[in-house]
Amino acid sequence: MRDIGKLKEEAIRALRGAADAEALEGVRVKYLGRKGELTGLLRALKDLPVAERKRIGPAANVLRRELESLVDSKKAELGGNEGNRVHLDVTKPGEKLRRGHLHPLTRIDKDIRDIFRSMNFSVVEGPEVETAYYNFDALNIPPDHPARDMWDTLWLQSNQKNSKFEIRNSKFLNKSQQLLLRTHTSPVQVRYMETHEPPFQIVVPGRVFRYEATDASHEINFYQLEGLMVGEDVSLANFKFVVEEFFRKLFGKGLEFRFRPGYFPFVEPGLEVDIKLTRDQRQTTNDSRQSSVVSRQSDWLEVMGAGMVHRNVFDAVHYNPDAVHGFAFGMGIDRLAMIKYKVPDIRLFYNGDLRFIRQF
Ligand code: FA5
Repeated sequence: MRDIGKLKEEAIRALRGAADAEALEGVRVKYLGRKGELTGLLRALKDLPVAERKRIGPAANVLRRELESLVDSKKAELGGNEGNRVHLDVTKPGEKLRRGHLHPLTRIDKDIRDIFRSMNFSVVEGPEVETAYYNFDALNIPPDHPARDMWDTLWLQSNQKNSKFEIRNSKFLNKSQQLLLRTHTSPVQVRYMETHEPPFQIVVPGRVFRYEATDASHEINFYQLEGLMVGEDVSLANFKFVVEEFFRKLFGKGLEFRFRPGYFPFVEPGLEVDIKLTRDQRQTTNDSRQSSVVSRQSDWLEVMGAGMVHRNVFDAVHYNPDAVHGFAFGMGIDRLAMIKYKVPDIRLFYNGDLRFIRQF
């Protein structure tokens, strides 16, 4: 049997001299490995006479622990745990990082904001959870008015005790205070006018919700852009200029427009605006057999509702309807994106399919 004193001396010298992790591992295996020298010595103890075993056994175990801790500290000294070591190969060719990009709806939203800012409009936002008052009443749509059917509404109702909705939505409270997911961006007209004096011109981009069946041109969650310009001499002629200028900037020159009478309770007169699709746009949109908006017999596409702000709306915000005039409009941003990016089905924007998103 090897002399334990010599073994210790030799092992410690070898450990201290290990120049790198590989050498250290070699030394560890040589002494502490399964077939290592110290391991072998410990294994041979059982064949020794009792007196010898009692003398060498404890010393050998102490040495094993000492060597193990020396191995650990040497490992740390040489650069720590192998797993944490960073192998940096500066000659390796770089890996190209895949860059993300904006969703088409985000892109068109940015473009639209920029265009209106360039025309001196301010961009304003409002809450997605609204009261019936702002979504309907203040917009000249009283309770039980049939026009409420035009906006199939998602009402908010709480099942949870003590939630703030419970108190506000209680059936004992006025119906106007009932909460809902806004069905259009028009309530922000009222909110803005309550806190500002004319003249002003704003646009309000935002998310709106409707409880209706989805198809190629209808989603239950979509985006609108509201516009509102109020002042002493604001007329439909101003509206026509702003809207035509906006569409030219978004889609390019050479567009044809059509202004038709339309009904919205909060404007008088009310109108709807159509754009004549180019051959290119018609080509794409005709492919979508289900789309009621973009695949149509005619060349004209309805893009927004609009009109002169109704005097009852001015009354609701305590403006003098005889002293100020204004136009308002509301357009569906998703549908504009469908034309701009030639997307045949609105649901593609929301289904999270990367094959669709990566095309932009
Ligand atoms: C309104 O929501 C009015 N607030 C617009 C308005 C504002 C009129 C100011 C007058 C003055 P309408 O329900 O038509 O109107 O919706 C406006 C636009 O939103 C539509 O032209 C269409 O482009 C888009 N839209 C409506 N429903 C959906 C839907 N389910 N999915 C996607 N887009 C829709």
